[in-house]
Amino acid sequence: NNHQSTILWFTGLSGAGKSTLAHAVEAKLHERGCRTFVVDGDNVRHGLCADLGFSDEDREENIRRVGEIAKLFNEAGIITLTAFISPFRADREKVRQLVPEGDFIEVYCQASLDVCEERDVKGLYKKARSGEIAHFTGISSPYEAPEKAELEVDTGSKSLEDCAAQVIDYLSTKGVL
Ligand code: GGZ
Repeated sequence: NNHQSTILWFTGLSGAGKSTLAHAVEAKLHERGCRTFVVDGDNVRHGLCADLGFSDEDREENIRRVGEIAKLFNEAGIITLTAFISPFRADREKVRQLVPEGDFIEVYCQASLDVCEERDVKGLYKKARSGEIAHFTGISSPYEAPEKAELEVDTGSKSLEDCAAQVIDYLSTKGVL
């Protein structure tokens, strides 16, 4: 292995660019020969977590399961990138406690609600505003921003390339790469 195992935990609002950034970082890691895996809603909410919705309790359970998956991949020596809103600080902290100190890197994808709602890539904010979707993060459900994230990435205004480079630089500095 030419790298340490670690978990990059991307958190932020819907539309902040978590998944996009996770995949961009993964592509850069592949260029360096790293073994990676991206866990996001696309590969768990249809399967492992298909029984869960968006109530506070279901989100908590969603994050708990994703945390356990990330822990397993971490033990397998893989760089795991998770992309979930993960709105609750306490749930993110529980995942942090699951793995060895330093192996949990919280990456706060910072994009204001205004920016995310303006983008509205999937039209979900519009539906949340009209009441068609209940418990929508930022509108009718809370988002607790990280207070001590290892990384804060300005996905609201910086380019994808700049954001991905910032994450890679951090991994180099910390000796993961
Ligand atoms: C937030 C919702 C909701 C509600 C559906 N609230 O932009 P997206 O579409 O692709 O990302 C959102 C995704 C959030 O799922 P997570 O598993 O990341 O959430 S959590 O970490 O809170 O468990 C959005 C879509 O699912 N979506 N309904 N009510 N996002």
